[in-house]
Amino acid sequence: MVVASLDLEAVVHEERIRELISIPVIDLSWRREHASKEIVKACEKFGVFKVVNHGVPMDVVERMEAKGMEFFSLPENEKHKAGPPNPLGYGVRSIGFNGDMGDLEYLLLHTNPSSISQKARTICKSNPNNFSYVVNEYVEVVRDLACQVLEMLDQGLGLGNRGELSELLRDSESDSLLRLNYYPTCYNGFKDKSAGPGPGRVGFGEHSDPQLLTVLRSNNVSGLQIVVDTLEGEVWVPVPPDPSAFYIIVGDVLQAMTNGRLMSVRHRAMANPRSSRLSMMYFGAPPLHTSIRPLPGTVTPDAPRKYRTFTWGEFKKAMYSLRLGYNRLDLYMLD
Ligand code: GA4
Repeated sequence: MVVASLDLEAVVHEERIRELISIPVIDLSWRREHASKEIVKACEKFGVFKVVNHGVPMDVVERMEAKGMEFFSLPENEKHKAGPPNPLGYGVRSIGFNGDMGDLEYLLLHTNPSSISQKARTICKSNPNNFSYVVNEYVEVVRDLACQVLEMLDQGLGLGNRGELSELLRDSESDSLLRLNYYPTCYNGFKDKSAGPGPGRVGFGEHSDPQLLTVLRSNNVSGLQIVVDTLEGEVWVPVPPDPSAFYIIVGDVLQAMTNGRLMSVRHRAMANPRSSRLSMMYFGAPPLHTSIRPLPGTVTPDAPRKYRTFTWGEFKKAMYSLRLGYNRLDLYMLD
């Protein structure tokens, strides 16, 4: 009995902590200097923030979402023609190459237009050109948003850097990706509806994003959670869905380039017991040969250098040899 009531106390306590934590919201119509400072604060404290009044045309977003849903609604044998993921293409449950599993289906695409049009032939046989058009159009608007955020970060960090970060995403050899994740309603068995809705199940396990920064948008279904360090320990905090907004997530490369000042946040996605969830992520990455080293001004006597120089290609190779939840930046830490 005593144990049970203590458990309950712990649950109530954790609930209270969660209520106290709210993910920062940045309004891009604010005065630029103010918004830039707030973005830096959000990236230092949480590694994630929501962007509203972002100026991204919603019809472009809706067209991309509709294309995604059209694909995930195809018969299984049709979808499998776009897989297995190598890592690009269509995947079910299996994530990466080292045994990580999740309750989801996904499409992983490179954002290079020629790669998109090649993949479109297996993803949308009925109209590959239209599929490519919709994806390219979406990639363009989310890339612009990512670049705008990176330029504001330059300004907010006050290091005198102008556009070095956003140029990496605009480079024609940028290694950025687009991912569509479809989380079916989480019945007790994957897609086995006979057992009724299941408890909270992990759809995509705990990890940090490896790239510079992620632009995430989901339908109106909850699932995304981030880890927040509190005095009481780590707590999983739900990130409320908002289909009219975007969430920006700091990645490992941005953490390394700011010498650890900005934090790549660990997050996961839970499957939802009531509705299926569709999320769309743009992962902004530099070209493979780019050297990842701290931006000028981020290494100071008070903030000694944290990570050794590595290329994005080197980092990517390491990340595919490791499990999803591995703290891969630790491999590059200087002592
Ligand atoms: C996590 C973020 C992105 O979804 C992703 C994932 C990638 C994959 O699914 O192919 C990885 C994962 C992600 C990090 C570790 C490795 C690689 C699966 C995995 C186990 C596309 C990415 O860039 O890194």
